Amino acid sequence: MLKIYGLNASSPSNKVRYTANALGLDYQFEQVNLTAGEGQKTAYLAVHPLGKVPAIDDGGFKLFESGAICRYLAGKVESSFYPSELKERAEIDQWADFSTSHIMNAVSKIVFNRVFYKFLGAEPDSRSLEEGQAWLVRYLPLVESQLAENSNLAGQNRTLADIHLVAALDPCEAAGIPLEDYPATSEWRKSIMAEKFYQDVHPSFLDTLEKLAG
Ligand SMILES: N[C@@H](CCC(=O)N[C@@H](CS)C(=O)NCC(=O)O)C(=O)O
Repeated sequence: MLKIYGLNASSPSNKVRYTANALGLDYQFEQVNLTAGEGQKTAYLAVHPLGKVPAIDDGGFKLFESGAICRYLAGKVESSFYPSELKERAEIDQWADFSTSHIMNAVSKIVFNRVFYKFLGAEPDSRSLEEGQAWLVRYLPLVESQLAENSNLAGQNRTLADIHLVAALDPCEAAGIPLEDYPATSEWRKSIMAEKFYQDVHPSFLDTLEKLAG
C-alpha cells in the first residue's frame, strides 16, 4: 500500500495528504517525528536522503518533494482535478507553483519568525519577517483577483492548484496573518476547508498546532 511519510504540523506534508484524500487514494500515513530525530534514522534516510518530510513509498517507488508527489498521485487518476490536456494542466501547474514558490514561502517566513523559531530555540529575524510580509502584500492580490473572477484558482473546477494554495495559507491564523482584506480568497478558503478531504486531515492547521502545544 501507498505510504505517506509526513508530519501534522508540516504544510508540505498536509498538501500531500489533502491530495491523496481528494483523489480517494488508499494510503497509510506514517508520522515522522522530526523533533525526536526520526528523520535522521537510517530506515527513514532510505526514503528521503535528507530526512525531510514529506516523502512517499508506493510499492517500493520512493519519491520526495511535495509538489512532485502531488503530481505523481494526481497522475494516477484521470479527472478534472489534474486533467491530461496540456494547456489545462499547465495552468494548474502555474497556480500550484505560484502558491508554493510565492505564497507558501512568504507565509513560512512569517510563521517561523512569529511562532516556530521559539519552539526550535532560534532567534526570530525581523528582516526575514518583514520580507515575508512584503511578499504577501505583493503576491496575494493576484490570487485575490483570480478568485474574484473564478470559483477556483485555476478556473471553475477544484484542482491540484487549490490544494497547493490551501496548504500554503494554512498557517495564517497561527501566524497572525489577516485575510479579511482578501474577501474572495477568504470565502474560497472557508469552502475548501469544509471539504471532507481537508477535514479528514484536521479541522484546521491551528487546531493541529494547539493540540501539539498541549
Ligand atoms: N520543498 C520541500 C520542503 C520539505 C521540508 O523542508 N520539510 C520540512 C518540514 S515542513 C522538513 O522536513 N524539515 C526538516 C529538515 O529540514 O531536516 C517539499 O515541498 O517537500
